[in-house]
Amino acid sequence: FLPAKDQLGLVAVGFSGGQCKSGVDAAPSALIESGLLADIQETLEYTLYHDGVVHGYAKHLPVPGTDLPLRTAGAKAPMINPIAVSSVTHALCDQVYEHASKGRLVLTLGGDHSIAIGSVAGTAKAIRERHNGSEMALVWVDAHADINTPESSGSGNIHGMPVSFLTGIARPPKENPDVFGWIKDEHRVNPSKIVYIGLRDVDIPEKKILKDHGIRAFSMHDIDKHGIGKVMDMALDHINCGPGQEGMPIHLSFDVDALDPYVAPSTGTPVRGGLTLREGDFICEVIHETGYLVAMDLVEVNPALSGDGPESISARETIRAGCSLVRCALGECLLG
Ligand code: HAR
Ligand code: MN
Ligand code: MN
Ligand code: MN
Repeated sequence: FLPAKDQLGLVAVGFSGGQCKSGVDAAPSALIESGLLADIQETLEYTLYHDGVVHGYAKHLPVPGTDLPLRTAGAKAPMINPIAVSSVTHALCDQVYEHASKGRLVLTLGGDHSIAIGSVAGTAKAIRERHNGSEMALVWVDAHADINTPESSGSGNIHGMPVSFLTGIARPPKENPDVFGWIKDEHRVNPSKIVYIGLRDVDIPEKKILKDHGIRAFSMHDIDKHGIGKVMDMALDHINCGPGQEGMPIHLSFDVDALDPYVAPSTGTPVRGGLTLREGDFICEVIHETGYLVAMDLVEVNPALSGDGPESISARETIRAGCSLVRCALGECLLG
C-alpha cells in the first residue's frame, strides 16, 4: 500500500498563472537554494529523483493573445489563464504519475495552488492503478478552501478552484477541451476522502459547496477549541488513518498561507489568525507518522511579496517555514 520509504520524486513547478501576482514562480528555486534538497538527501536519507528543471510556462505558453479569459455561463468573473493552467497541470499530472507509479513518495514544489490540479490528479491515478482502483485521501491545509467553481468564483483566479475540478464538482467546460478536458475519473478525488485544516477565509458560495457535499473541514476555530492534537486525531479518523483503522494513501497539499503571516508573510493572500509554525509542523509530523503519506505539495510561497525586497527577512522566514514543513512531512523531528 505504501511508497518506498527511501525514494523521493521531486517536481519543481515555477508557475504563477493561477493568480495575478508574479513571484510565486520563483519559489521552487528559492526553496532548493536554501538547502532543502541537501536536507532531504543527507539528513533524511532519501534517494532523490529530480530532473533538475524548474518547470513552468516555457513549453506551455499559448500563442500570445489566445489564452483569453473564459466566462462560463452564469460566472461572476471569467477564468484567468485557463489554457496555460490546464496545460501546465496536465504536464505536472504526468510527471507526478510517473514518480508515484514507481512507488516513490512525490514532492511538488509550487507555484501557486492551481498546480495541485496536476499533482493530486497524478497521484490519484497512480494509486488507483497500483491498488486495484482504491481511492486516496486528500488533506488540504490552507487558510482558503480553494473549492470555487468557475461559476462561483468572484476573482476568476484558478488557484481558488483546484478542489472543485479535482472532485468533479466543477466540470471542465465541454466546448473548450483545452481547458481541463484532460481530467478523467481516474484523476478525481472523492469528496468524502477530503479533510481541510486551517480554514479561516472561505467564500460564501464555497461554504455552501462544502455543506452540500458534506466535506469535512477543521477551521482555525476548531483548532482553537480542541487543540491541534485532537483536530489531527479527528482528521485522521475521518480518512480511516487513525489507530487501528485500515488506512489509505494520503496526498498532503500544504498552502503556506495556512501558517500565520507572522511566520509566513511572503504569500499572495495572507490571512491573519493562522497556524503557528509548530502547529504546521505538527500536522506534517502526524501525517508522516501514519506511514500513509504518498505525496505532498508545498505552494504559494512568494519570495517577491515582502515589504523589504527579495532578499528580505520576510521572504527568508517564509522559505524557512516552508522547508520546515517539508522536512517534518518527510520524517524529521521525530525521535523514532
Ligand atoms: N477564495 C478566493 C478566490 O477564489 C481566494 C483564493 C485564495 N487564494 C489562495 N488559495 N491562496 O488558497 O479567489
Ligand atoms: Mn490554497
Ligand atoms: Mn490559501
Ligand atoms: Mn494525459
